[in-house]
Amino acid sequence: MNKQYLKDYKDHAFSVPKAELTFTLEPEATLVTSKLNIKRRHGDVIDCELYGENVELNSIKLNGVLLDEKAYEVNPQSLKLLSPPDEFVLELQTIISPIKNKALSGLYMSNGNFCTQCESHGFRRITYFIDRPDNMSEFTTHLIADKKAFPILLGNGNCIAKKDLGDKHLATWYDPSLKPSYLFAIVAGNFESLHDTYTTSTGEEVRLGVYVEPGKISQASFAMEALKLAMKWDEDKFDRVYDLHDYNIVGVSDFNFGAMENKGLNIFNTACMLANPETSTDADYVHVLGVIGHEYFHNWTGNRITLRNWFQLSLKEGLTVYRDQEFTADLTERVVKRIHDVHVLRTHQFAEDAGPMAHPVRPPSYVSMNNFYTTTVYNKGAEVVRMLETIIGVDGFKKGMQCYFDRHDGQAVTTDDFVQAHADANDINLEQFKRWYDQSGTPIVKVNIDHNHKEGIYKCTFTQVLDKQKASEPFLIPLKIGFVGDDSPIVSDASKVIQRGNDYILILDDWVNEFVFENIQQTPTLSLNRGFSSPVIIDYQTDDEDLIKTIGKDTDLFNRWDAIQQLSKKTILNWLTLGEASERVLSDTLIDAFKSLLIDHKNHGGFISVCMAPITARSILEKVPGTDILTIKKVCDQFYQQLSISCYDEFLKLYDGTVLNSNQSFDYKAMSARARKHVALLYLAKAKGSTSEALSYYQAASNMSERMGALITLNQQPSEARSQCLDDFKNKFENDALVMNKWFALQASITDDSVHSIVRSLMDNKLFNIENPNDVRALIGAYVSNPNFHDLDYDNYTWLTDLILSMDQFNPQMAARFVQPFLHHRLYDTERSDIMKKCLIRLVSEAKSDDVKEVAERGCTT
Ligand code: HT7
Ligand code: ZN
Repeated sequence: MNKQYLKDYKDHAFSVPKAELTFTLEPEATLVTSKLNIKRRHGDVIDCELYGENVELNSIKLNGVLLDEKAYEVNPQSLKLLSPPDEFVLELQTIISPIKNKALSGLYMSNGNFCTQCESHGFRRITYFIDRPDNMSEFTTHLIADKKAFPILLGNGNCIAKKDLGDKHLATWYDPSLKPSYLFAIVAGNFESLHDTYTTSTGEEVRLGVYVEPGKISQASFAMEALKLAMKWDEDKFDRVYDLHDYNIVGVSDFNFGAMENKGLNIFNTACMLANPETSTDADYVHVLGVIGHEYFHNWTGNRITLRNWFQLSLKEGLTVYRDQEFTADLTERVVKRIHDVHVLRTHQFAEDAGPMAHPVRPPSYVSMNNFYTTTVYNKGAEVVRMLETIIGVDGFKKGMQCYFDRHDGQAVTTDDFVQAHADANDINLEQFKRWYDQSGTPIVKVNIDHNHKEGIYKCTFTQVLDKQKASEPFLIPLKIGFVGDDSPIVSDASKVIQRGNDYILILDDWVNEFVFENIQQTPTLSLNRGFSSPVIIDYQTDDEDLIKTIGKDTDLFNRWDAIQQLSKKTILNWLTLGEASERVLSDTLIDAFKSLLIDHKNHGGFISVCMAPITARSILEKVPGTDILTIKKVCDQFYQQLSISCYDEFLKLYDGTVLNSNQSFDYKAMSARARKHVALLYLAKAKGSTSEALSYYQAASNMSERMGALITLNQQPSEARSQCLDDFKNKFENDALVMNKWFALQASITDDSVHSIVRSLMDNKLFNIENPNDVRALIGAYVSNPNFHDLDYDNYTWLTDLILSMDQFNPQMAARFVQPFLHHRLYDTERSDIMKKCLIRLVSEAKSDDVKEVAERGCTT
């Protein structure tokens, strides 16, 4: 395995200012002709190396003359021109086979259409090129294809010519912007489309197109609506205006990721683009909104300002996730969106940071870049941007962003450049802050209180506890705190405190920081890390009384939710220590806290539903590693069973009192009402152990959200009603692959023993295609997240290992993602852990790809 290091970064001795590519598109053998203007940048290296992967070189000309074989060296990974002139035109012909490309990187086929995925190293699978993000070129693309089979021909930029060639036709696209090859894209195929225009704040009209596979046009209009909302939002929030005359979005069924921000031609996984009330849940709508926004926002954060090298990935991804989170928060309900994002971070990123794949937001090395599109780079990267905003304030952050855009437009830059723009625009020193990009691990912040009641002096001491292997220097942590229900006290020394309303942002910049508050006679209830201002773990023993007070009174709704989580987890952890099931009884205080929440917040949008979302067995296991996961699962079930019975009346009121009155495509009020109703339905069914309510709800459902609300409830236990509804669902939607993914995922999440045979038989179902990443994510992804997957009676670990090895033969990127469940073997009891380790060892020795080997090797060694 060949490892790349950030410390070895050197720019290339040559650049390609202009590239003209002609594709003669045939599924079996596509001819790619490229004409590259190449220029020397410096004389450090004599030869000019172009990168390639599995491309067949047909011919090579330099300045119009066929190149002598002695003048170059070629192998499938690179083409080296030996001592070329300082400036020349290189003409290459390469042949590739899109139909055989099952890795979905480079040029491939999805449902009979051609499409590309070039990030991060896909372009070199099309032709030899200086395929790295610091090489920015002006691209012209000619597409030639059969007219009947491929009536739509799309490329980056603007379409400047079309020509009829008899059975074939040609389209030429020109992109005036300079871009790295990872943003190159083409699409050719049979699509239906929607068209609209957007007039920018500077008065330019942009033509917008949304292209979908035939039969899916009724699911395309929300993407267009979301795109226009995103364009307006970026103008309003960051003064960012779109810069081309065309913006096209295409949905394809086979895609390794969510979507891709190719300049002017975004390509989407249909799962992140199609939406319609009949086929999509409310959560799908919110997801589509976020992804459409994300790809659009990349136009400035990623495309116009791009990356110096792949180590800087978070420069575009962390920042763009932060931007899409803010966009969704503005269009939905801020606190619910925040809770959702923090939940994702704690569940996935904290786990990654604690496991063998831990890496800084800016990784120092990689073997396969595909393995570094991680939750650390994306989600922790977004938290780092958010902390910056917390430190310098909303206006300071706007100024910093403006400086970043002005200073670096058209350049390939680094995360340091990003932070520096904010430092310079606000005239502050952010050197220590930059450590967030270079140190890994989740900091623990230990809180100690020393309260002198008589004097009213309240001393808080914060200590940073770091895993020294991952982080050797203290971080700069903006910790937002407050005092629940009490008047604002006075801070003795305000030099490291920013007061905003009732919040105090304490700047922790050392191993130990002390803050003294005056005027506090009564013991207050501390509200720590409000709004999750920093991605840290707080170590502070809050007693139940304080948690209850926080749940009922904190002005910071995020911390109310967090207190509910803490109180529930404390109870479950305590129950795990009790031998007898009969000893496990919910306390009245906990029941009252839940009741008051259900009553008090019944009109508060989606807040109740996120508060009532069940705690997972996996999150408990993290607190008590080595415990049997199936026992934890049982105890969690008992907790929710009792809760549902104790709060039955409140759930019933919530259910009956929530009126569903809208079917419109994007109506947040209606969505949150449905979320409340579905949570109530779930708990009522749990309490009664009956399926009748959910069955009638399913039968009366008028949209996919309602149908799924009922099915999630029915999925909790085996019943005639469950089978009946799942069959009905299949009969209704078997022609819609995306909807059938819901059907796969539901069955793979079944909590009884039948799940194992069901999953195995679904893999043979004609609707399941192992080559399609959405199908695999739905069925296998849901199964490996199911605690039952760890039932040792079914030899699932060997089963998964075999599956990874067979996926590795055709799509290494997808295969590598499924190594994940084994990476946390240390959390499990010895028997499970030992088997997982053996699987990892087998993967290291038997995997074909570096992608799988790299992840499995990390799992073995760390
Ligand atoms: N920037 C995009 C990344 C992406 C990708 C990476 C590796 C392999 C396939 C891929 N498809 C898309 C997605 C984004 O963050 O916008
Ligand atoms: Zn992105």
